[in-house]
Amino acid sequence: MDLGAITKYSALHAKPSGLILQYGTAGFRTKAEHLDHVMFRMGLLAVLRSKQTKSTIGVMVTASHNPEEDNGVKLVDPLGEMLAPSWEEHATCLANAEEQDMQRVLIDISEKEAVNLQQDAFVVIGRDTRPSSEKLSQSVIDGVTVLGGQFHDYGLLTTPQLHYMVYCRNTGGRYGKATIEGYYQKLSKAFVELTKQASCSGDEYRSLKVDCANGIGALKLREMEHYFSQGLSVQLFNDGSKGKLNHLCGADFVKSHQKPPQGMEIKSNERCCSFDGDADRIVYYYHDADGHFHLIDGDKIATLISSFLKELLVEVPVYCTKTGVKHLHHKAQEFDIGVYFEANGHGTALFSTAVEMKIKQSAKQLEDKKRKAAKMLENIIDLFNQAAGDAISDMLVIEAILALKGLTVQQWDGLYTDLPNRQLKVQVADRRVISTTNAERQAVTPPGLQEAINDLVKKYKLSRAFVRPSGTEDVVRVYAEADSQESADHLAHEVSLAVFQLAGGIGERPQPASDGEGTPH
Ligand code: G16
Repeated sequence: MDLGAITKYSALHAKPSGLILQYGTAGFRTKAEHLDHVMFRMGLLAVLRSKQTKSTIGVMVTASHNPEEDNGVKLVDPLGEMLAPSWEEHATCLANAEEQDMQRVLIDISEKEAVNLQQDAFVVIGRDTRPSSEKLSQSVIDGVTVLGGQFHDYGLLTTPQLHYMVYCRNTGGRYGKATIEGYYQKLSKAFVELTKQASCSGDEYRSLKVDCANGIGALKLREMEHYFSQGLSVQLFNDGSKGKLNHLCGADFVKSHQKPPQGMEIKSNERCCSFDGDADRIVYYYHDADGHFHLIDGDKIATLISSFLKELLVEVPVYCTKTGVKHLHHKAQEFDIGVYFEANGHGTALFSTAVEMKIKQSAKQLEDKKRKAAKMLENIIDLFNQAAGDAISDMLVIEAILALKGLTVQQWDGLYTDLPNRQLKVQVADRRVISTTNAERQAVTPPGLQEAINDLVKKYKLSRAFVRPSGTEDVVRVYAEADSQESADHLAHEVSLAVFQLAGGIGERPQPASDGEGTPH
């Protein structure tokens, strides 16, 4: 480690003194102008992680669903997973070290993790379309090179595409080719094979409107569309040519406001979907004949997928984890087949190597009918991005299943009925005063908050309410559901007031929800 060079280059990416940031649910996130030093340092950290694991590590520059002015960085571990929790702590220490402590922190991490500094290191980098992303990814590269790491800069990519690249590189190509064409070809081939077997291939099944949140999803879907156009035609909206990233559009907006994005015309019963800013989440929706909006969120996506895979699943146990796909991913890995989705549309399915091998064998050996089913499963496995939740891959999986089962969007929606619900954000001075337990369904602190929520919940029928600090924005999230939309809105508002009073609310007091929106979003 050339400590002199690190100190010299670090000064060119100086940390604003006193600035403290946490590696949150999915990496660092804050205003882009505060992130230069974090990016440089994450370049350094990625090199150490690569040396330690003797594998390629990924660095993605994105702030996903956050507003355009924000940015962030996520590190990707060898099998395409999110960074291991012990290294999240190292990331936080390194990001917050004052200039004069940098050398000591780097040496500490190397010693604690027994990093062989002579080992080669390789880092792959991707970025989203935010105006700040290009410069910030250059800071990552500076960090990688000053520690002697090799790198490949993929430039503009969706987050799940970078996860895919990392996974491919570390499995010697077994998972797929680590190029953008490799990704397009693998998914599209599986999709076209699947949809060929669908008996319903009318136009209704073949076209889909996609809101791309004015983000990277638009670019990548446009590049990819001709690979799968035989099975599906997509019409892109909010493609970044006019609007601002995630502004009044995208999966997060549609899910939390429960209304369609701006800039998309929807005819009744047309199938529509929204990606988020880095295309790792997807939600579906439609307008019924009476013009009512229906949201189909991650829960219903999971239901569609697991019911399709049911022939293979003897039983479908359900588990809850804390917010963050990194927790769900690990839970799903405990099973032969694990389907996980967050309600916000972030998720995928995982298949164990043993199951994959069994299916591959069955596709060759079994009698006709079973062979057909096994072949279908083989393609479905290829169509999922098993490294990470992926809006493009999930969209193709859903479209294939709908076509194969001959389901309309309304029939899918009818699998079960959601209780009316409302999500709100509350501003507090320090969101860490709220701590939770039981997969974030109960507040432990501040004292009295859970009791207040319990009392409010008792006032409404079929009701539940939860609060938790966000892992990506400086807010507290409130969720409420009840037997009617009016009750859900009231309950959410009352819980927001309790949070405001008991957890140190700042700014304006939460207002009641109006025109189907919460406050302040
Ligand atoms: C990230 C995680 C998601 C998680 C979300 C929660 O999403 O990857 O698994 O659901 O944060 O954010 P919050 O705690 O603010 O509700 P993304 O898409 O922003 O990377």
